Amino acid sequence: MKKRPFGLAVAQLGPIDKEESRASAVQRLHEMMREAASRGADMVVFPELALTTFFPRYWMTEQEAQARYFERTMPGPETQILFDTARELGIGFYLGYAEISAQGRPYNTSILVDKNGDIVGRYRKVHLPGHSDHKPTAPFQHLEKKYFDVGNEGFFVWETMQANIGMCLCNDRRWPETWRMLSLQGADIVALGYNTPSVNIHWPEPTHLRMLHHLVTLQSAAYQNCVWIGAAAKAGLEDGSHLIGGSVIVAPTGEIMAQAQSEDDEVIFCQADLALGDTFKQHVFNLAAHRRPEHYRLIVDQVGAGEPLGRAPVD
Ligand code: CDT
Repeated sequence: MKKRPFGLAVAQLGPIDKEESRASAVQRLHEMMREAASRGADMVVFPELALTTFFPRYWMTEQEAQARYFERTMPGPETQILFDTARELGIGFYLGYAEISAQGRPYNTSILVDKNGDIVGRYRKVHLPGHSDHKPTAPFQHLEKKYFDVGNEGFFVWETMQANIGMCLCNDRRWPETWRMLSLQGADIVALGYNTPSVNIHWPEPTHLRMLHHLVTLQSAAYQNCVWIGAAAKAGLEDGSHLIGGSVIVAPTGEIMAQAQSEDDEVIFCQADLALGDTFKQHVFNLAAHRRPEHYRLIVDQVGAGEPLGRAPVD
């Protein structure tokens, strides 16, 4: 099979302090974009909410959050340099940020930008974790359900940069439905940004499980959906709250091809062969040949787990 080389880079961010300016965060992204381009990247994946600290950990009014942490335009004055540099160097990028839409609604959003510096795709996060009520006794909050609306556009794959590229954000990676929506559109690559606290405020989860579940999810998703995954963390001790690192590039074989060593700003790179995914798509996961949607009705008809439906066989 003819090779389809694609230079895939992931730029992990170390912590962004609460007081750090947008301009400073963008400068860090800009430096990593230049490094990714110098290593031959066609595209670089940045984290979720990559322009500010992970603000859903703080209780405040929606108005305060929107004034301080959300973008009303993209590109904006501080982020324009990323678009200009993408065009100058011929590198695409994925960027996560907090968006106020033209209709005034708040979303946890990512965009896909091509090598001309044009926005070719937008994804608004569907699976919002956490809670909307105040939990003053918790070590920190996870208020995505307070600050963001559920994404209103669904899951898409865009044909750009000689690849089919899909997007999702953080908690979406834990849901098989996310990946299947993208593989059913022929995704070659899925870009993913995340902020995953190493402490789970909902139950005393052993810390090592956070990384295990992150990696096991991505490795199985890549294999079962025949996609390359570029996953970019915001990592390290941010305002006293620790976020896991573990940024990775995963192949359709389920193998980790590159993994961040640090919990700081770090670029990882892999010369991906997209044809590797094609091989799996033609054989074990030939969706057209083997899927049986008539037996998957519960997946779309039902939200939570219901009663067992098994009955004794009747011939
Ligand atoms: N940002 C994000 O989606 N983080 C979640 C944390 C869930 S714990 C409330 C994640 O799935 O990593």
